[in-house]
Amino acid sequence: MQSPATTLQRPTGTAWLVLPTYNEAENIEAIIDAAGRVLTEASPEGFRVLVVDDGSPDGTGEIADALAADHDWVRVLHRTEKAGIGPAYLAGFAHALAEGAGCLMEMDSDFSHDPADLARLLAAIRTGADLALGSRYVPGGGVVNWSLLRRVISQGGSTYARLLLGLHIQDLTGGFKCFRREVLEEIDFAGVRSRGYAFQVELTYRAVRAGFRVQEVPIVFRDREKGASKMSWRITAEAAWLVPALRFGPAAHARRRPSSERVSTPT
Ligand SMILES: Nc1nc2c(ncn2[C@@H]2O[C@H](COP(=O)(O)OP(=O)(O)OP(=O)(O)O)[C@@H](O)[C@H]2O)c(=O)[nH]1
Ligand SMILES: [Mg+2]
Repeated sequence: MQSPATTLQRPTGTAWLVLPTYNEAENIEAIIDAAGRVLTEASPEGFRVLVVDDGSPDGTGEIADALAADHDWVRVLHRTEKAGIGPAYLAGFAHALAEGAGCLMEMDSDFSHDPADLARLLAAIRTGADLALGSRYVPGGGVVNWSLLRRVISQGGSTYARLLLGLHIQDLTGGFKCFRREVLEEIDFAGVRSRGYAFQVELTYRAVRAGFRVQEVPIVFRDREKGASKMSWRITAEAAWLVPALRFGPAAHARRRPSSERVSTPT
């Protein structure tokens, strides 16, 4: 007899990987290529890679267009100005949901996240998770090549958010995730206020509050080798004040779904 863990295999539907880009000309072709190879194996139900480019002056959007002309699984969403990673993801998610995505994935376009791990996030969704989080701070996970300051900010930020929000999730600020479509359908995008790190915290918090099952999958995060970081103190400061607002602000009192609705129905 098979164990329950091996018998539960929920279909994922078409997997959409959303790649936000701002000045990633040095990375974009290689990351799309690597993601395509992994998803060909890991998503037999089909996949798309959607680049969301905020008018990168270095030509990232044009490179992505050329790749989309060569591969029918590559799509590109062009936005006119740099508006932050949160709004870029929401635009990408809205597009993918409208196109019938079964699950939606977030990944940085700078190889800090290993595209091979997309397969492990999808496996977590197949075996019962509604939201799979690539986690640096669970056993087996980690960070390579980061300064002490970046480690302190990142881990401190996760601890701060975990305690304030009362969540049992170790890595709340990471941006390597896979959502079942039902999770994002439940979230009112117009009510999401954050743009930077707080965006990652906010979406996970909303998913937990809505009663979805969240699973952390250990990943090793590597500092980018090519291109420049867009991390800023403004993004960190936004997280510091928006996290308490999530807990205590007006959105904190939004309706929770009754428990009978909480677990998304296998399709
Ligand atoms: N579309 C869009 N993408 C963005 C924006 N800001 C950052 N990105 C992309 O989001 C991903 C993560 O951004 P990074 O610059 O790596 O930021 P980070 O991971 O916080 O910083 P580092 O770890 O130092 O690289 C990368 O693919 C960026 O190109 C933005 O305003 N719009
Ligand atoms: Mg990065």
